[in-house]
Amino acid sequence: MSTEALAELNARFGIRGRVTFTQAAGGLIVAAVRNAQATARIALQGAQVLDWTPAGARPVIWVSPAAMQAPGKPLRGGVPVCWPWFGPHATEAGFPAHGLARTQCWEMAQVQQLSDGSTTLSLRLSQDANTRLLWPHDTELLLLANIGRHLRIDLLTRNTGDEAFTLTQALHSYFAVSDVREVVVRGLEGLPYIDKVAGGARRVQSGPLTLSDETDRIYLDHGGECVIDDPGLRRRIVIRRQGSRSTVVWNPWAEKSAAMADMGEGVYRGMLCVEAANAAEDAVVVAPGGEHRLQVSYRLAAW
Ligand code: TA6
Repeated sequence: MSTEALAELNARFGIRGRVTFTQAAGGLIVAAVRNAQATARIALQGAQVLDWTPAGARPVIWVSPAAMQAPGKPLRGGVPVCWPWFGPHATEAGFPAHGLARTQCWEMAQVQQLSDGSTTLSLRLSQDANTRLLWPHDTELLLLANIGRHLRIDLLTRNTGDEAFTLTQALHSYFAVSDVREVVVRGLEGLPYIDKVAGGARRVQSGPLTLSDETDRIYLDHGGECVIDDPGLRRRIVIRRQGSRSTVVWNPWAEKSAAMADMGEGVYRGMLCVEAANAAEDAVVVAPGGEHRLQVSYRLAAW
């Protein structure tokens, strides 16, 4: 982005001392948000939240130390937006994994400083000839990121065409943890899940979830709260959702993460993905003129 375009972005949407747009190394445009409750960074590419740190706390969102921060490349960490499909495309093997939204440049729509002290950034993804090759349906996609004591993200899909469409999606949040081998995820007990590590076998979660190996699961029919208990950091991350009926839990573990160019040796220990999703049979149908809102909020709770 040219210096003039960046200055224009700051003139239109910047708020002195609160919201500043900069060009990060690698070329991505990033909004840095600071208020009395938290700091955060959001990349315009993918409308991807890169961090959120409540005042007085340690960072809650994780970004890989080896993440590629380059235009058009998926960035390992933060909260990637998987849309309008989650994982591989159902029929087109050549289409990008996790859809098109995470590698597109979104436009800023609005920045609001709210009376409760939090800050909301709204971003919009427009369609063009390239995105229409992947997703031909008339659609408006908006993401609202509310930065405060909570991080709340709303992803709104509006069907502006005259035919219904079906989508899958996820807010693929990477959380920073002290050691993934020590944390406990609560709230999934008794739920059916698809175990992708076991070739898609169907299983039922027995008790709270602890991880001791590669984990890649889609928990189904779950709209409730999830909590990551992290004894090492002496904190709990509380995850609440609306408009989401599946929860994805992912960690590639030692061998896979060592082989990934954007992760590396031992890096898997510091992260855990717990994702608010509509995946597999929890796909969403949006009627003509209709809207679907996927909302997630994260907050820290004391140990
Ligand atoms: O959310 C879990 C998952 O779908 C895994 O299967 C794993 O591949 C991960 O996402 C990361 O996908 P990515 O395309 O970002 O490498």
